[in-house]
Amino acid sequence: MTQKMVLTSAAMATMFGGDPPYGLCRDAAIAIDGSVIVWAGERRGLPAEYADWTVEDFGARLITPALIDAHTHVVFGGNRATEFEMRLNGASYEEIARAGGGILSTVNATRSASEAELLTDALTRVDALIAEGVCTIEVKSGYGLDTETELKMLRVARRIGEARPVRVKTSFLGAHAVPPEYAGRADDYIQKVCIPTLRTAHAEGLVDAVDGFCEGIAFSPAQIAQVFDVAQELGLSVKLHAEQLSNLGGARLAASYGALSADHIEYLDAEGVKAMAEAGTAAVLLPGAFYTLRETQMPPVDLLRQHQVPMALATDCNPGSSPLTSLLLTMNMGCTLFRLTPEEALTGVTRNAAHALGISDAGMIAPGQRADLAVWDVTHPAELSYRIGFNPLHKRLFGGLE
Ligand code: DI6
Ligand code: FE
Repeated sequence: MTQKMVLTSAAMATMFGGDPPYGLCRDAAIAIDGSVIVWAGERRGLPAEYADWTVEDFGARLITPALIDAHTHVVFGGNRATEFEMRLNGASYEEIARAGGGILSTVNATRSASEAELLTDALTRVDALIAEGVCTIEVKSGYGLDTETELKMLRVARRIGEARPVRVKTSFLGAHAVPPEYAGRADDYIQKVCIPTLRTAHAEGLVDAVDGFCEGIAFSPAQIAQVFDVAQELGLSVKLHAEQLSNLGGARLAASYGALSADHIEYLDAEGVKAMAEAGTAAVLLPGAFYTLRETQMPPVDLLRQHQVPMALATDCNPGSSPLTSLLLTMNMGCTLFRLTPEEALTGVTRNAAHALGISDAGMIAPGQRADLAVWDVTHPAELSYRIGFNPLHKRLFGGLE
């Protein structure tokens, strides 16, 4: 029997449009039939047909859509605490990467870890996200860089969604770094490993989207284009780590493939913003990486606003540039470091995060949406961005279930 219930509370942020801010509704009710929201609005407007459904009253609390982390690398072996230490002793992120550390040290650890070990480690991070009201996460490969390990990572990503009440969207990130065995032969790596692995992973149903790292220490736009051509042929959406450390025109390239998102984008220029706006490509801002790398170049937030590019915020949870497992802290960082408003921050981890993942059934509170909800011990949504290192989650519903 599917459960039919009505949730009531003093406040609900539907995130449905900007008027009123947050789609805020006082004295609210949400009718849920099984896993789906069938009605939401002011309690006094609740239609008679829902009047005899079981009511759960959350009193003075705030209900929002459950949070969505649209950019993570939660599956990886080991950690890079010693590189953190090296950076504090003067080495730069790029120097460490060029010396075979950085992403490549995580590649070694990921290759030698078993699937069970990778899953156990990843779940510690996923549990931290879930504890803050997250119901959907994107998970990338990209620390295997050989067929076997890339497939292993993607299988682990899928298993996260079986082991925990969370929805997982996978991204194939074979074009993340050039593995040591192909040093100096990036084109060969793309043709002989990355693209064939993408085809195999797709055939096994492991890929929801295709990502790449377009950067001086990774792949050129021309190399990324070769991977995106195959993604397109396979009918897969693309997204890109673009303009993180320099401007190679990655966001423009991604937009020309109708990308779901361009991510990082600190060095994005006006032309890139326009291309994203025209293509409907979302901007995924990653303040955790900006903070960890002590970046000083700000993403062009004003231009993104002017061109109405949807801005999402995500943890970029990874062992190198963003060992961050808190989406609430990410919201605070988005406000403090990037000057987003608290409304933009909450939109960035709900409605716009869904947009960045190509998901239309989550990220808002409205009829037809999944009943993925977060109930908070706060009275105003700005409190979610305002506090630092505090988790006011009272309850999370995943498809209507606790
Ligand atoms: N950009 C990032 O911030 C992560 N990957 C990427 O392409 C960093 C990955 C790492 O340092 O392990
Ligand atoms: Fe990333």
